[in-house]
Amino acid sequence: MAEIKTGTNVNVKTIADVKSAVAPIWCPGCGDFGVLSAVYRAAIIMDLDLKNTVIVSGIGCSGRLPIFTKFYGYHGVHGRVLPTATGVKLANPKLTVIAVGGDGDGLAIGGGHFPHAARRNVDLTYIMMDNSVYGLTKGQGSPTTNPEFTLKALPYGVQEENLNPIALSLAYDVSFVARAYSGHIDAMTDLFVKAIQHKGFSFVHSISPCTAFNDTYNYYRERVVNIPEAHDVTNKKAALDLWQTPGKVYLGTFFKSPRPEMTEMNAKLSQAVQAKSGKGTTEKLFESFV
Ligand SMILES: Cc1ncc(C[n+]2csc(CCOP(=O)(O)OP(=O)(O)O)c2C)c(N)n1
Ligand code: SF4
Repeated sequence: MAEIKTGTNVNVKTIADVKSAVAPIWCPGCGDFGVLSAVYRAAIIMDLDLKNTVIVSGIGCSGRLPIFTKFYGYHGVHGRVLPTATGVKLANPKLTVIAVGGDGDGLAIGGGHFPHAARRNVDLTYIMMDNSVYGLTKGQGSPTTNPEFTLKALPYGVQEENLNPIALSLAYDVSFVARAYSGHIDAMTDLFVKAIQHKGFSFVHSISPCTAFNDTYNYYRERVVNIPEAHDVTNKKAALDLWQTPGKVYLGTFFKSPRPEMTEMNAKLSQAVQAKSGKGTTEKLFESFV
C-alpha cells in the first residue's frame, strides 16, 4: 500500500504542545480528567508526534477525550471504536493509534468487536474508561455495573452479574492486559506508556468513576492495590488468579505475551503475493487493469 504522507514531525514536549484550546466539559471530579491527564503525560514522556498520532473514540462522556488534545481525532459511532481504530492503523501502519471509549461503548453495543481486535492483534492501544454506568445518557446500568453498587438512577441497583473487562481480555488472549485507576495518575501514565510501546493490541482497563451518577471513588479507594512485583506477566493462570482475588482490585500489568502483529503480517503477505505474481507493487497490479 502506498505510504500516506503525514507531514513533518511535531513532537510533544510540554502539556501546552498536546492540550487543545477546548476546555473539558466533564462534571467536577469525573475520572475522565485523570485519564486525559495521563494521556497528556504519556505523550510527553514518549515524545509522541502530533502529526502521526490518532485518537479514535466512541460515543459517551469518554468519547469526548480526543477533542481536548491536539492529536488527530475521530469521534466516531457508538460501539465502533475498535473497527475504526483498526482501519486507521491498517491504512497507515506508521501511525500511533489510540482508541478510547466507555464500558458501555466497548462491552455493550461494541462488545462484539473486542474479541476480534484481540485475535487480529493490530498494533493499537485500547483505553477503556470504565465508570460502570452510561454517563452521557444520565445513569443507566452498564455491563460493568456491579450488583453491589447503588446508582443515582437505580436505587435498587442491578439484578444482572457484571462483566469483568480483565477476565474477558485474558480469555480473548489480548497480548497486553493492564488495569489503571484515575485516582493514581502516575501509575496510569506508566501503564499507558507501556501499552503504547507494546507491539500488538494492548488493553488498559481504566477505572474512571462518574461523580454524577455512580461515584465509586470510596469503593475503589478501599480495594485498589498494586499487582505484586513478583507477578510473572507471562503467566496467564497467575493473571486469572489476581483477577479473582476477593475484595481486591489489582492495578498494573496482568499479562503480556507478544505474538505476530497484523500490519506486519499483511506487509509480509503482500510481498509474498507480489513476488509470486511477478506483478511488482500493488500500484502496478492496479495499473495492469487500466
Ligand atoms: C447507536 C447508538 N445507540 C445508542 C446511543 C445512545 N448513547 C449515547 S452514549 C451511550 C452510552 C454511554 O455509556 P458509556 O459508553 O459507558 O460511556 P460514558 O458516557 O459512561 O463515558 C448511549 C447508549 C447512541 N449514541 N448511538
Ligand atoms: S456524567 Fe459522569 S462520566 Fe459524564 S462527565 Fe459527568 S461525571 Fe463524567
